[in-house]
Amino acid sequence: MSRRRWLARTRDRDITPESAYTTRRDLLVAMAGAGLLPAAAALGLTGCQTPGTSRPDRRGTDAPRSGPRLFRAPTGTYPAERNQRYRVDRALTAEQTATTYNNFYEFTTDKTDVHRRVGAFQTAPWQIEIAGLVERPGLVDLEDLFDHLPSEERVYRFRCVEAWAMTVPWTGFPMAKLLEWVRPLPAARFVRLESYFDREQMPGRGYDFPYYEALTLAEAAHELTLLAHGIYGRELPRQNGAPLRLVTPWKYGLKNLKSIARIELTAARPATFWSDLAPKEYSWHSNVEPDVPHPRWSQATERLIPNGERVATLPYNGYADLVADLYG
Ligand SMILES: Nc1nc2c(c(=O)[nH]1)N[C@H]1C(S)=C(S)[C@@H](COP(=O)(O)O)O[C@H]1N2
Ligand SMILES: [Mo]
Repeated sequence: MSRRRWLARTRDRDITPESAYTTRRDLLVAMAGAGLLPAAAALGLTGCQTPGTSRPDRRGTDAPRSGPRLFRAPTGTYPAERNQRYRVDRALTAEQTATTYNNFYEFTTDKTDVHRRVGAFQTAPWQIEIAGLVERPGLVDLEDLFDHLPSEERVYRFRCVEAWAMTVPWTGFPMAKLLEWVRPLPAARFVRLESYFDREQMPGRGYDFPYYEALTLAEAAHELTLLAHGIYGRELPRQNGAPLRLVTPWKYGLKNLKSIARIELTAARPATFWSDLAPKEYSWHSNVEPDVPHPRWSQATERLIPNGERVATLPYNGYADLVADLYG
């Protein structure tokens, strides 16, 4: 079907109204209770669904006869034009490195093993719940976002709080564009994000998942904040947070929540996963501040993966001139 006809057909149901969502959730929960669906399907319904409950796909997904289905961006999404406003004066990290050294505790805490543990994770179909203080709450199909939001490539520095760092070309939507689309209400002050979690698909244990994070509305609407669906000119691999993850390059990596299932606009400041677990070690803002040591290590330098070359960490990870206005 041509893109134009597809748009015409789908325009009036861009976002399922909240009422429809509630009805559908209640139905799935009721079905699970009656033994008609596995409980995991009902619990995980804000993210991907079990094959039996999904509607037919309208666009290409990797659909092997067995095994998980993976989200595929619309044809023509990659390569997206690189935005030259964001330049980094060091070499890109090799794709092989960035996709095999990961933090994604829902799978394992062993960074070099995450990519081997994601095999059961299904990312298509994928829906995101938009909730809270917005004019247009509801469930949105990820593929619909591609019709409403522009994609671009940006090379950003990436700095984990553990003091390793990389340089990555992300492809994604500026989060400001999503906010314009869903229209925050005047009382909205914060954006809370939640990752997908399904015990059946994610073998990691020992933490109280789903993972959750938050930004102020001003941080979320900042020009640097990206919702990434791609990396190195293709879809995100699952270990990197497929099919959509947050990228805030002036903050430590832990803010960059993966596999987004829910975005909620709130008036009160939401809690965040790591500052709940260890408030003395991980601040709510988690901005990159080289002169503020972690209680157990210095943040003054960082180790470039994979070789471990030590370089100075810059205030706000090199984005001080762009984010200074947020913290004046
Ligand atoms: N859902 C979820 N998101 C997450 C994490 C996680 O464990 N679970 N780890 C965070 C941390 S600590 C880092 S450093 C980055 C790592 O992203 P990468 O694996 O793509 O480099 O993801 C962040 N997002
Ligand atoms: Mo991290």
